[in-house]
Amino acid sequence: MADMEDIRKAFADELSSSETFAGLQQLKVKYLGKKGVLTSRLRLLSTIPAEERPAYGKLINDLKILIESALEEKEAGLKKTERDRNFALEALDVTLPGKYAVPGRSHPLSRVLKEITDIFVNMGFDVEVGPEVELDYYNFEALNIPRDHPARDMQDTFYITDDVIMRTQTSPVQVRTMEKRKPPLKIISPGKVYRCDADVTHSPMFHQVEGLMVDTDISFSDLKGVLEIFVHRMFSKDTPVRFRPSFFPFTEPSAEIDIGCILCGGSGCRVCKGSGWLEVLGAGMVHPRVFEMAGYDSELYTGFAFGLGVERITMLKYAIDDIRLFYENDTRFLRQF
Ligand code: 2NM
Repeated sequence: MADMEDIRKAFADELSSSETFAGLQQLKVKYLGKKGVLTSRLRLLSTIPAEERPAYGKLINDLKILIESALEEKEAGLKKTERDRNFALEALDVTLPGKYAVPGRSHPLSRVLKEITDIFVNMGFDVEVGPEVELDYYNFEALNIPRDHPARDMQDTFYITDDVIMRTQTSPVQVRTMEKRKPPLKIISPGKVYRCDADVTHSPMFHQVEGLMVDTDISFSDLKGVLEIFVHRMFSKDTPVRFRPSFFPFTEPSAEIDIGCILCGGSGCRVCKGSGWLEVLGAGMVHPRVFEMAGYDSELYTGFAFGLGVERITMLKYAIDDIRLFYENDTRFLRQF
Protein backbone atom coordinates (compact mmCIF):
# COMPACT_ATOMS: atom_id res chain seq x y z
CA MET A 1 0.00 0.00 0.00
CA ALA A 2 2.92 2.35 0.73
CA ASP A 3 4.00 1.55 -2.81
CA MET A 4 0.88 3.31 -4.17
CA GLU A 5 1.93 6.60 -2.62
CA ASP A 6 5.39 6.32 -4.29
CA ILE A 7 3.72 5.69 -7.64
CA ARG A 8 1.48 8.76 -7.19
CA LYS A 9 4.48 10.98 -6.30
CA ALA A 10 6.55 9.65 -9.24
CA PHE A 11 3.63 10.33 -11.59
CA ALA A 12 3.09 13.84 -10.21
CA ASP A 13 6.79 14.70 -10.75
CA GLU A 14 6.81 13.40 -14.30
CA LEU A 15 3.55 15.17 -15.12
CA SER A 16 4.78 18.54 -13.90
CA SER A 17 7.85 18.35 -16.15
CA SER A 18 5.89 17.16 -19.18
CA GLU A 19 5.00 20.02 -21.52
CA THR A 20 4.16 18.29 -24.80
CA PHE A 21 1.29 16.18 -26.12
CA ALA A 22 3.82 13.44 -26.98
CA GLY A 23 5.12 13.54 -23.38
CA LEU A 24 1.57 13.15 -22.00
CA GLN A 25 0.94 10.21 -24.33
CA GLN A 26 4.12 8.53 -23.05
CA LEU A 27 2.96 9.03 -19.44
CA LYS A 28 -0.44 7.57 -20.26
CA VAL A 29 1.17 4.44 -21.73
CA LYS A 30 3.61 4.17 -18.84
CA TYR A 31 0.94 4.29 -16.08
CA LEU A 32 -2.33 3.17 -17.70
CA GLY A 33 -1.21 1.09 -20.71
CA LYS A 34 -1.55 -2.71 -21.05
CA LYS A 35 1.92 -3.20 -19.60
CA GLY A 36 1.66 -0.07 -17.48
CA VAL A 37 2.46 0.41 -13.80
CA LEU A 38 -1.17 0.32 -12.58
CA THR A 39 -2.23 -2.56 -14.81
CA SER A 40 0.57 -4.76 -13.49
CA ARG A 41 -0.47 -3.87 -9.91
CA LEU A 42 -4.04 -4.96 -10.66
CA ARG A 43 -2.71 -8.28 -11.91
CA LEU A 44 -0.88 -8.76 -8.60
CA LEU A 45 -4.24 -8.57 -6.71
CA SER A 46 -4.70 -12.36 -7.06
CA THR A 47 -1.46 -12.97 -5.13
CA ILE A 48 -2.52 -11.17 -1.95
CA PRO A 49 -4.85 -12.44 0.79
CA ALA A 50 -8.53 -12.27 -0.25
CA GLU A 51 -9.56 -10.00 2.66
CA GLU A 52 -6.98 -7.35 1.66
CA ARG A 53 -7.98 -7.33 -2.00
CA PRO A 54 -10.98 -4.90 -1.92
CA ALA A 55 -9.02 -2.18 -0.09
CA TYR A 56 -5.90 -2.58 -2.25
CA GLY A 57 -8.06 -2.76 -5.39
CA LYS A 58 -9.78 0.45 -4.39
CA LEU A 59 -6.39 2.17 -3.88
CA ILE A 60 -5.25 1.17 -7.37
CA ASN A 61 -8.57 2.24 -8.87
CA ASP A 62 -8.58 5.60 -7.10
CA LEU A 63 -5.04 6.28 -8.32
CA LYS A 64 -6.03 5.26 -11.84
CA ILE A 65 -8.92 7.78 -11.78
CA LEU A 66 -6.63 10.45 -10.37
CA ILE A 67 -3.99 9.86 -13.06
CA GLU A 68 -6.61 9.87 -15.83
CA SER A 69 -8.12 13.18 -14.73
CA ALA A 70 -4.69 14.73 -14.10
CA LEU A 71 -3.64 13.78 -17.65
CA GLU A 72 -6.88 15.18 -19.10
CA GLU A 73 -6.52 18.41 -17.18
CA LYS A 74 -2.90 18.87 -18.27
CA GLU A 75 -3.81 18.10 -21.89
CA ALA A 76 -6.59 20.69 -21.80
CA GLY A 77 -4.07 23.18 -20.41
CA LEU A 78 -1.60 22.46 -23.22
CA LYS A 79 -4.38 22.83 -25.80
CA LYS A 80 -5.36 26.20 -24.39
CA THR A 81 -1.74 27.43 -24.40
CA GLU A 82 -1.34 26.34 -28.00
CA ARG A 83 -4.61 28.00 -29.09
CA ASP A 84 -3.70 31.27 -27.32
CA ARG A 85 -0.32 31.30 -29.06
CA ASN A 86 -1.95 30.70 -32.46
CA PHE A 87 -4.50 33.45 -31.84
CA ALA A 88 -1.70 35.88 -30.96
CA LEU A 89 0.22 34.92 -34.14
CA GLU A 90 -2.83 35.28 -36.37
CA ALA A 91 -4.08 38.47 -34.76
CA LEU A 92 -5.32 41.03 -37.33
CA ASP A 93 -5.16 44.69 -36.38
CA VAL A 94 -8.17 46.11 -38.18
CA THR A 95 -7.20 49.64 -37.12
CA LEU A 96 -3.97 49.61 -39.26
CA PRO A 97 -4.10 51.84 -42.38
CA GLY A 98 -4.75 50.02 -45.68
CA LYS A 99 -2.06 49.27 -48.26
CA TYR A 100 -2.64 51.36 -51.41
CA ALA A 101 -1.63 50.25 -54.91
CA VAL A 102 -0.95 53.61 -56.61
CA PRO A 103 -2.88 53.41 -59.90
CA GLY A 104 -0.86 53.86 -63.10
CA ARG A 105 -1.72 56.61 -65.59
CA SER A 106 -0.72 57.54 -69.10
CA HIS A 107 2.34 59.66 -69.74
CA PRO A 108 1.57 63.30 -70.70
CA LEU A 109 3.16 62.71 -74.12
CA SER A 110 0.97 59.64 -74.69
CA ARG A 111 -2.11 61.63 -73.69
CA VAL A 112 -1.35 64.56 -75.98
CA LEU A 113 -0.36 62.21 -78.84
CA LYS A 114 -3.74 60.49 -78.45
CA GLU A 115 -5.58 63.85 -78.42
CA ILE A 116 -3.77 64.90 -81.64
CA THR A 117 -4.41 61.53 -83.31
CA ASP A 118 -8.10 61.55 -82.32
CA ILE A 119 -8.63 65.02 -83.83
CA PHE A 120 -7.25 63.94 -87.23
CA VAL A 121 -8.88 60.49 -87.16
CA ASN A 122 -12.23 62.27 -86.55
CA MET A 123 -11.55 64.31 -89.72
CA GLY A 124 -11.06 61.05 -91.66
CA PHE A 125 -7.26 60.65 -91.60
CA ASP A 126 -5.76 57.13 -91.45
CA VAL A 127 -2.80 56.40 -89.16
CA GLU A 128 0.32 55.05 -90.88
CA VAL A 129 3.61 54.01 -89.22
CA GLY A 130 7.06 53.06 -90.51
CA PRO A 131 10.65 52.24 -89.51
CA GLU A 132 12.68 54.46 -87.15
CA VAL A 133 15.91 53.20 -88.73
CA GLU A 134 15.43 54.55 -92.24
CA LEU A 135 17.12 54.77 -95.60
CA ASP A 136 18.74 58.10 -96.46
CA TYR A 137 16.64 57.87 -99.65
CA TYR A 138 13.24 58.03 -97.86
CA ASN A 139 14.33 60.51 -95.18
CA PHE A 140 16.10 63.03 -97.50
CA GLU A 141 16.39 62.18 -101.20
CA ALA A 142 12.70 61.44 -101.85
CA LEU A 143 11.74 64.59 -99.91
CA ASN A 144 13.76 66.83 -102.21
CA ILE A 145 16.29 67.63 -99.50
CA PRO A 146 19.53 68.43 -101.35
CA ARG A 147 22.87 66.72 -100.62
CA ASP A 148 24.31 69.92 -99.15
CA HIS A 149 21.30 70.67 -96.90
CA PRO A 150 22.38 71.29 -93.26
CA ALA A 151 19.93 68.60 -92.01
CA ARG A 152 22.07 65.98 -93.79
CA ASP A 153 25.15 67.00 -91.81
CA MET A 154 26.73 64.34 -89.59
CA GLN A 155 26.36 66.91 -86.79
CA ASP A 156 22.57 66.88 -87.00
CA THR A 157 21.70 63.31 -88.03
CA PHE A 158 22.52 59.95 -86.44
CA TYR A 159 24.16 57.92 -89.22
CA ILE A 160 24.15 54.10 -89.01
CA THR A 161 25.98 53.68 -92.34
CA ASP A 162 26.47 56.01 -95.33
CA ASP A 163 22.90 55.41 -96.49
CA VAL A 164 21.12 54.21 -93.32
CA ILE A 165 20.15 56.75 -90.63
CA MET A 166 17.81 57.27 -87.69
CA ARG A 167 14.85 59.12 -89.25
CA THR A 168 14.88 62.86 -88.49
CA GLN A 169 11.16 63.27 -89.27
CA THR A 170 8.21 60.95 -89.95
CA SER A 171 7.74 62.17 -93.55
CA PRO A 172 9.55 59.04 -94.90
CA VAL A 173 6.39 57.21 -93.80
CA GLN A 174 4.36 59.49 -96.12
CA VAL A 175 6.66 58.63 -99.03
CA ARG A 176 6.44 54.88 -98.29
CA THR A 177 2.63 55.20 -98.08
CA MET A 178 2.45 57.04 -101.42
CA GLU A 179 4.49 54.21 -102.99
CA LYS A 180 1.94 51.61 -101.90
CA ARG A 181 -1.39 53.54 -102.01
CA LYS A 182 -3.05 55.62 -104.74
CA PRO A 183 -4.84 58.95 -104.04
CA PRO A 184 -7.15 60.05 -102.55
CA LEU A 185 -5.00 59.82 -99.44
CA LYS A 186 -5.50 61.33 -95.97
CA ILE A 187 -2.91 60.10 -93.50
CA ILE A 188 -1.04 61.07 -90.38
CA SER A 189 2.15 59.39 -89.21
CA PRO A 190 2.95 59.70 -85.50
CA GLY A 191 6.21 58.40 -84.09
CA LYS A 192 9.70 58.82 -82.69
CA VAL A 193 12.31 60.84 -84.56
CA TYR A 194 16.01 61.42 -83.86
CA ARG A 195 18.23 64.48 -84.09
CA CYS A 196 21.69 65.10 -82.69
CA ASP A 197 20.64 67.92 -80.38
CA ALA A 198 20.14 68.28 -76.62
CA ASP A 199 19.18 71.20 -74.34
CA VAL A 200 16.12 72.29 -72.30
CA THR A 201 13.87 72.35 -75.39
CA HIS A 202 15.61 69.69 -77.56
CA SER A 203 15.99 65.96 -77.00
CA PRO A 204 17.94 63.54 -79.28
CA MET A 205 14.72 61.50 -79.47
CA PHE A 206 11.34 63.18 -79.66
CA HIS A 207 7.89 62.64 -81.15
CA GLN A 208 6.32 64.03 -84.28
CA VAL A 209 3.04 63.83 -86.08
CA GLU A 210 3.14 64.56 -89.79
CA GLY A 211 0.10 64.67 -92.03
CA LEU A 212 -0.56 64.37 -95.75
CA MET A 213 -3.70 64.87 -97.83
CA VAL A 214 -3.65 64.19 -101.57
CA ASP A 215 -6.42 64.31 -104.17
CA THR A 216 -7.13 65.90 -107.55
CA ASP A 217 -8.22 69.31 -106.17
CA ILE A 218 -6.54 69.93 -102.85
CA SER A 219 -5.78 73.61 -102.30
CA PHE A 220 -4.11 75.82 -99.75
CA SER A 221 -7.63 76.58 -98.38
CA ASP A 222 -7.97 72.90 -97.44
CA LEU A 223 -4.68 73.13 -95.57
CA LYS A 224 -5.83 76.28 -93.74
CA GLY A 225 -9.23 74.79 -92.88
CA VAL A 226 -7.89 71.47 -91.57
CA LEU A 227 -5.12 73.07 -89.48
CA GLU A 228 -7.45 75.75 -88.08
CA ILE A 229 -9.89 73.04 -86.95
CA PHE A 230 -6.96 71.17 -85.42
CA VAL A 231 -5.76 74.23 -83.44
CA HIS A 232 -9.28 75.07 -82.23
CA ARG A 233 -9.89 71.50 -81.03
CA MET A 234 -6.40 71.05 -79.54
CA PHE A 235 -6.27 74.38 -77.68
CA SER A 236 -9.58 76.27 -77.66
CA LYS A 237 -12.21 77.53 -80.08
CA ASP A 238 -11.12 81.17 -79.69
CA THR A 239 -7.34 80.64 -80.09
CA PRO A 240 -6.08 83.03 -82.82
CA VAL A 241 -4.25 81.32 -85.74
CA ARG A 242 -1.86 82.94 -88.23
CA PHE A 243 -0.10 81.56 -91.31
CA ARG A 244 3.37 82.93 -92.06
CA PRO A 245 5.38 82.34 -95.27
CA SER A 246 8.29 79.94 -94.76
CA PHE A 247 10.46 77.49 -96.65
CA PHE A 248 10.81 73.67 -96.69
CA PRO A 249 12.47 71.72 -99.54
CA PHE A 250 9.47 69.31 -99.71
CA THR A 251 6.66 71.91 -99.95
CA GLU A 252 5.95 74.95 -102.15
CA PRO A 253 4.54 77.26 -100.97
CA SER A 254 5.43 76.62 -97.34
CA ALA A 255 4.08 78.16 -94.15
CA GLU A 256 4.62 78.24 -90.45
CA ILE A 257 1.51 78.30 -88.26
CA ASP A 258 1.43 80.38 -85.10
CA ILE A 259 -1.22 80.51 -82.39
CA GLY A 260 -1.89 83.41 -80.04
CA CYS A 261 0.26 82.82 -76.95
CA ILE A 262 -1.79 80.64 -74.58
CA LEU A 263 0.31 81.71 -71.59
CA CYS A 264 -0.02 85.53 -71.85
CA GLY A 265 -3.05 85.80 -74.15
CA GLY A 266 -1.00 87.71 -76.76
CA SER A 267 0.35 90.57 -74.66
CA GLY A 268 3.91 89.16 -74.73
CA CYS A 269 5.78 87.00 -72.23
CA ARG A 270 8.99 85.01 -71.71
CA VAL A 271 7.63 81.91 -73.51
CA CYS A 272 6.52 83.78 -76.69
CA LYS A 273 9.60 86.03 -76.38
CA GLY A 274 7.41 89.13 -76.26
CA SER A 275 5.81 88.49 -79.68
CA GLY A 276 2.40 87.28 -78.43
CA TRP A 277 2.62 84.31 -80.88
CA LEU A 278 3.79 80.69 -80.58
CA GLU A 279 4.92 78.58 -83.54
CA VAL A 280 3.15 75.20 -83.43
CA LEU A 281 3.16 73.70 -86.96
CA GLY A 282 5.05 73.66 -90.24
CA ALA A 283 3.12 73.01 -93.44
CA GLY A 284 2.82 73.55 -97.17
CA MET A 285 1.65 72.27 -100.55
CA VAL A 286 3.59 69.11 -101.44
CA HIS A 287 6.39 69.86 -103.94
CA PRO A 288 5.71 68.35 -107.41
CA ARG A 289 9.14 66.69 -107.35
CA VAL A 290 8.15 64.78 -104.14
CA PHE A 291 5.03 63.48 -105.92
CA GLU A 292 6.98 62.48 -109.04
CA MET A 293 9.62 60.57 -107.04
CA ALA A 294 6.85 58.69 -105.17
CA GLY A 295 5.20 57.78 -108.52
CA TYR A 296 2.26 60.24 -108.35
CA ASP A 297 1.36 62.34 -111.44
CA SER A 298 2.04 65.91 -110.28
CA GLU A 299 -0.09 67.31 -113.14
CA LEU A 300 -3.11 65.40 -111.82
CA TYR A 301 -2.66 65.54 -108.06
CA THR A 302 -2.14 68.25 -105.48
CA GLY A 303 -1.84 67.93 -101.74
CA PHE A 304 -0.83 69.53 -98.50
CA ALA A 305 1.42 68.25 -95.74
CA PHE A 306 2.23 69.38 -92.24
CA GLY A 307 4.38 68.45 -89.26
CA LEU A 308 4.32 69.14 -85.54
CA GLY A 309 6.33 68.22 -82.47
CA VAL A 310 4.42 66.42 -79.72
CA GLU A 311 6.83 67.57 -76.97
CA ARG A 312 6.55 71.20 -78.06
CA ILE A 313 2.71 71.13 -78.07
CA THR A 314 2.68 69.39 -74.66
CA MET A 315 5.17 71.88 -73.16
CA LEU A 316 3.06 74.82 -74.37
CA LYS A 317 -0.22 73.28 -73.27
CA TYR A 318 0.99 72.52 -69.71
CA ALA A 319 3.60 75.33 -69.35
CA ILE A 320 6.50 72.84 -68.95
CA ASP A 321 9.89 74.57 -69.32
CA ASP A 322 12.29 71.59 -69.54
CA ILE A 323 11.87 68.79 -72.12
CA ARG A 324 13.96 66.37 -70.00
CA LEU A 325 11.12 66.11 -67.46
CA PHE A 326 9.30 63.88 -69.98
CA TYR A 327 12.00 61.21 -69.94
CA GLU A 328 13.10 61.09 -66.29
CA ASN A 329 10.07 59.07 -65.06
CA ASP A 330 9.94 61.08 -61.83
CA THR A 331 6.48 60.28 -60.46
CA ARG A 332 6.31 63.68 -58.70
CA PHE A 333 6.18 65.16 -62.24
CA LEU A 334 4.12 62.44 -63.91
CA ARG A 335 1.35 62.26 -61.30
CA GLN A 336 0.33 65.87 -62.05
CA PHE A 337 -1.27 64.89 -65.38
C1 2NM B 1 6.60 69.59 -92.09
C2 2NM B 1 6.35 70.80 -92.72
C3 2NM B 1 5.90 70.80 -94.04
C4 2NM B 1 5.76 67.13 -94.73
C5 2NM B 1 5.86 66.89 -96.08
C6 2NM B 1 5.61 65.57 -96.25
C7 2NM B 1 5.59 64.79 -97.52
F1 2NM B 1 6.11 63.60 -97.34
F2 2NM B 1 4.36 64.64 -97.92
F3 2NM B 1 6.27 65.46 -98.45
N1 2NM B 1 5.35 65.04 -95.08
N2 2NM B 1 5.44 66.01 -94.12
C8 2NM B 1 5.95 68.40 -94.04
C9 2NM B 1 5.69 69.59 -94.69
C10 2NM B 1 6.39 68.40 -92.74
O1 2NM B 1 7.06 69.49 -90.79
C11 2NM B 1 7.39 70.65 -90.08
